[in-house]
Amino acid sequence: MKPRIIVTRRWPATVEKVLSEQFETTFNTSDVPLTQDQLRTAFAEYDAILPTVSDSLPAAAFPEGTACTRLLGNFGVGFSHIDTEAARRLGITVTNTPGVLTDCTADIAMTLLLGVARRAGEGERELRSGNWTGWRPTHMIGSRVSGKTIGIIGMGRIGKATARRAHFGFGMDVVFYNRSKVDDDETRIMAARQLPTIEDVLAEADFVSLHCPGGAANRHLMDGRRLAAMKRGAFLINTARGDVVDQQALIAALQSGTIAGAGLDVFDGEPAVPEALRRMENVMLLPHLGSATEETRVAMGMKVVENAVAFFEGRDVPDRVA
Ligand code: 8YV
Repeated sequence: MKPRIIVTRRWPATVEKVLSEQFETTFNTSDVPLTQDQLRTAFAEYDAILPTVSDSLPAAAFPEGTACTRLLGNFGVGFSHIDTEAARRLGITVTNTPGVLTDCTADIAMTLLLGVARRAGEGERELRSGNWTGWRPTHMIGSRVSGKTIGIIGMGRIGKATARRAHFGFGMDVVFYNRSKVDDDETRIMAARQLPTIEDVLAEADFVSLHCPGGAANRHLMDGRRLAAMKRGAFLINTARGDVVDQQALIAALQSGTIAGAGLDVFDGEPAVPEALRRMENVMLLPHLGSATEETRVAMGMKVVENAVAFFEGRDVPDRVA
C-alpha cells in the first residue's frame, strides 16, 4: 500500500503528477488553506502532511496522544510555523527545502533594496495614476546604491547570496552579523566583515537586510530600540519572516523618519498588512514572493518528494529538521 499523503495547497502541476505517482495523494483543491480543524483531522488520517508557510502548526494544532502522521514535509525552507518540539514528542519527522530557493529569494531582497533606494514603486504609482508631469532635475530623487554598505543579519545561504549580488553586482560593501563564526572563501572574496553584534552592523549599514529564521528565538529582533540604532537615512529589507520585525515599531520609525524606508516581502500575521504600511510611499511591499518562480517552486516540490520517498523507504531523509 502506498503511503497516504495530504498536500495542503496546490503545487506546480509537474510536481503534483510525481506526487500522485508515488503516493496515495489528496490535494486541497480549494484556494484557501486548511482550517485548524481540518489539519487536526489530517493528523489522524494521513501518513504524511505536506504543509506550507500558510499552515500554522503550533503545539495546539498537534493531536494529543498519537498521530497517524509520521512525516511533515514542509514546502519551504523556513519552518517556524511548525512547532518542531511538538512534532518530536509525537515521533513525527519534519523536513524542509534548503538550497533550492536561495538565489530567487536573494533576487527579491535585491529587488526590494533597489526598489526602495530608487523609489521604483513610488515612480510606477505616479506614472500609472497619470500624475507624471515630465522629467525635471529634482524629480523623485533616491539614494545611490553603489559604494554604500549592506548589513546582512544572518549569513546563511540566502544572506550570502544577497551579499554576493550586492557586492559583485552593485558595488556595495558588506558587513554582517551571524550567531556563529563564518570563515570561508566566499565571505573573504567579498571582503565581507563579520561584526560582533547586531548593533555594530546597524551602526555601519545603509541597508539592513534580514536573513535569519523566524520564530520565538528571533521574534522582534528588530525592535524599536534597534530601528532607532540604524543610521539616519538607512533602509530595512525583510525577506525572512514578518515576526523578526516589531511591525508597530517599524511603522513608527517610518512615520517619524527614524529610518528612510523599508522593503518587505513578509509580514507579521500575513496576509494581513497594516493599512498604515500600505499607505506609505517610502516602503515597497511584496506578497511573499521570495521563492515564487516556476523553476524554484518545482525544485522545492521535488525536494519535498525526495525527502518523502526516502522517509517511506526507510532511508535517511536528506533535509530533516526534526
Ligand atoms: C516559501 C519561504 O514559498 O521557503 C520559505 O521559507 O519563505 C517561501 O519562499 C514559503 O515558505 C512556502 O511554504
